[in-house]
Amino acid sequence: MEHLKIASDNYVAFTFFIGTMAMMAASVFFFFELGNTPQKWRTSVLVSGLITFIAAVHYYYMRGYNLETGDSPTFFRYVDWILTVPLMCVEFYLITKKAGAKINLLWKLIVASLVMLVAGYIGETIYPGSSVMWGVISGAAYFYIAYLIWFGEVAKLAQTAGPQVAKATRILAWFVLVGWAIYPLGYILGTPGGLFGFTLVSDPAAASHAMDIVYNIADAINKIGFGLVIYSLSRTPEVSMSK
Ligand SMILES: *C/C=C(C)/C=C/C=C(C)/C=C/C1=C(C)CCCC1(C)C
Repeated sequence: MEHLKIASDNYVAFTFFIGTMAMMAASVFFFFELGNTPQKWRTSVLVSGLITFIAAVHYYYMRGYNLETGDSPTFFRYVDWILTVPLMCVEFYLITKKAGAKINLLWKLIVASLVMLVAGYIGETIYPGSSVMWGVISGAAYFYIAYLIWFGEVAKLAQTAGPQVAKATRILAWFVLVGWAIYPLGYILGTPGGLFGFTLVSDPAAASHAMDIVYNIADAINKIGFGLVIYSLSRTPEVSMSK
């Protein structure tokens, strides 16, 4: 059997490797901190740990797949996202629940995130020839999520949930607006004609490498960073929660 090692100029394999380690470390951190997390935030911190743990398992697999085949592990990338993005929606629901969030809001966020991801998957794998159209459908669902969080129900509920929740929700809203916006950039780099008919990276191998690196960086920022915002919310003094 051929001996596999990461060549020092293989940045794709390297970011898969670092991604695996970072997601593992974050999961251990969130899980071990559960014991001294106040009861009311325990589920939220647990979900942060589940998000990075699911990603760690997928990254471990994607790392191996990429190293052995040299290809982009698109299918497992999307399986990971389809599990973890709805869990991020659960995080928004959990922190606004005390201010009266209804389960209906959670479903809106989850359905929109599924539309966003399924459309992206179709554009990347089934109909790459019409990747722009699928990207636009996906983008519309993305903007709807950002709208709910910035101006819609999530924003309104967060305002009435006390200054700490309002502040944390605002930071998470920035993650959705800026951190999540990195993904369409990866999609545009990776798909031929992805930028409204313009191809940014013409060599197919280079395009898929660029896409993987961008997705890997985005995942580290969004999954670990997002979890740390929830974690720091769970550490804010109880007194300031009264309002
Ligand atoms: C942990 C994984 C996360 C937070 C993944 C988020 C993924 C997105 C926000 C993907 C968005 C896309 C678009 C808005 C248009 C192009 C297709 C996608 C799926 C890359």
